[in-house]
Amino acid sequence: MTIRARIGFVAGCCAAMLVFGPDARPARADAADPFIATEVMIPMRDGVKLHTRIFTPKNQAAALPILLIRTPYGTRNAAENFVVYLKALADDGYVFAFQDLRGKFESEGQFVMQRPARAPGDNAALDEGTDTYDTIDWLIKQVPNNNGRVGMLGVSYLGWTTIMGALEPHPALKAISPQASPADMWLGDDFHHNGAFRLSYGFEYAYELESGKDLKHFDFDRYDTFDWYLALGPLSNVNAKYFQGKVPTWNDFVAHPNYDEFWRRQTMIPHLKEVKVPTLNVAGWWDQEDFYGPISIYQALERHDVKKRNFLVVGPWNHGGWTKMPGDRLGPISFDAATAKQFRDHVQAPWFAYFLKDQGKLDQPEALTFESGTNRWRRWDSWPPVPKTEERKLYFGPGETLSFQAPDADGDALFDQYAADPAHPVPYRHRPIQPTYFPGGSKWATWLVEDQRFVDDRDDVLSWETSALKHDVTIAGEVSAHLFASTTGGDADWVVKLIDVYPEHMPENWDLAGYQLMVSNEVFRGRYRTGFERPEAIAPNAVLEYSFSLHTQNYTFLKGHRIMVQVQSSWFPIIDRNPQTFVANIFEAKASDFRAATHRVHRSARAASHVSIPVVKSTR
Ligand code: PG9
Repeated sequence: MTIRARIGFVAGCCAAMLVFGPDARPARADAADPFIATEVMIPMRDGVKLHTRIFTPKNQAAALPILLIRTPYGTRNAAENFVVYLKALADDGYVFAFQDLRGKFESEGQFVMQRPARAPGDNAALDEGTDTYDTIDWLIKQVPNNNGRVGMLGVSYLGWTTIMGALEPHPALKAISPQASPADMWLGDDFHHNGAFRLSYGFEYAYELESGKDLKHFDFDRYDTFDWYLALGPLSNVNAKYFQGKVPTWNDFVAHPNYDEFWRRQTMIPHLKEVKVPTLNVAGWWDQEDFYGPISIYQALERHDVKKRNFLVVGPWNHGGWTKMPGDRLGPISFDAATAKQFRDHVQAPWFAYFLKDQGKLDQPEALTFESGTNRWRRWDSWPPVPKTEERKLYFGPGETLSFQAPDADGDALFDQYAADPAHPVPYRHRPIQPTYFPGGSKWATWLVEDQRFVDDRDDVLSWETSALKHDVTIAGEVSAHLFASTTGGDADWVVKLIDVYPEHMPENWDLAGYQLMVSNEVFRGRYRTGFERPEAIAPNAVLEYSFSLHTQNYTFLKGHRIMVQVQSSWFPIIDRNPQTFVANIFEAKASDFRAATHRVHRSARAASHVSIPVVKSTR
């Protein structure tokens, strides 16, 4: 959330007027601001006008390219981005244009959450792509002394508008950097993961965006929303008690619980059949909102990257962590260098300078990833770097052990089990769980790096752990979970976490002694085992295989550390509670459908639950 989360940077009085047309009026800007700020209403092809703030460098000598950022979060504090996120670019010299999306803040028209791309050939339809096209067309004709080239960038929703603007690009669009853009809201980004509904995020975000033209926080009457969501009961109470059917995105969640045409139309992945504009994809390893998206967009484009113009950068960051901070740490985890500043100054700025100003040489590897643990940047000629790695399996064993040795014993009694009770779900982060974007401060942004010991001793969380590693184990690529599991109920969620356990003896930093850091994780809703379109009840006590991706990672488990896997069946309230009784639509489940069940995770030769990791060959 680049722009939205910023407070302050009060605009001043001294902006000169640039004449961009009859709608132009001066914007407020800080006196020390090196820009001339102007506000304009840019007409779209249907007559709707979109509010845009344009920042032109004072004393501009040469013709400059334009960087366009399109946002649903308001543009009032746009200039704050020049302090950190866009500083290196501002120093290099660009015109910046920040635009309110249709229907948001000062723009006209109607907002639609992630308006789907128009169907190929449907030239009469409007979408974010047509709004981007019309905006770019206007900018290059109206902004004085521009060099005819436009770039786009932004994080999350702003990253999404970036990639959507490049599906049918204006010829002047010459470089884009979609950063932490969601790609598929049902498969793996903000609203669902593998069909499991991201309750607290979906509820709070839909309300925030769709309760008016600007943003509005839901007024919780509890500081610890864990209690609030538990007291909510079945999801049907959302409309009955709070939304009354007035939040369109919530109604869409209820109407489309499965991966149907609605969600398939919303993802842009099928539209990515060509790299039409040079693309710098950016993601963070501990992105609490959209990690699936940027990697999927990179991979989809990569299949068509004949001219080698599609690139990937992944750093040790949370959602948009490269925009505000130095990036030398995340929570208590240190990365030894200002990784975010390195990205801004030495990757992002040179990228746009190369494509928009013909400046410098492009020294961009196919994939640039930060390898946490060893804390260094690595350059790869493909991602995931499959030829450089070997798939190894970490098997769950007796006595909470985890090892590369496959189990040789067989028998139905080889399992670990727990009672999963929807009335007592496992919290996904330390309580109190403040509202996601709580203005008073929320630990949401760093929950993925929280110490997992806070749930390790719960009876409904299983853990398996290696002995202390005798040498470093570096992974680069896709981690995946393969569970052989059963339930006494009719449905179940499976949460799998790959964890780095720090040594107990850490005199250099006792805060990290024994720390359990999540390296990879994911949830899978059991009802979708045979397909995401049609949920199926799980036969009680049947041992079934659940295989799913825990996404890619580049990480070194250092010598002396241990590798751990945890399995649990709730992650509340980021994931809604699975009733564990099969119902057609969980959004319509009754309170009586929520029942405790016993889940078993098997570890016999025939049902050898494990996590696969891509070990870099030189570190085997
Ligand atoms: N993760 C946010 C989001 C993007 C797109 C749709 C819905 C939510 C964001 O940070 O913008």
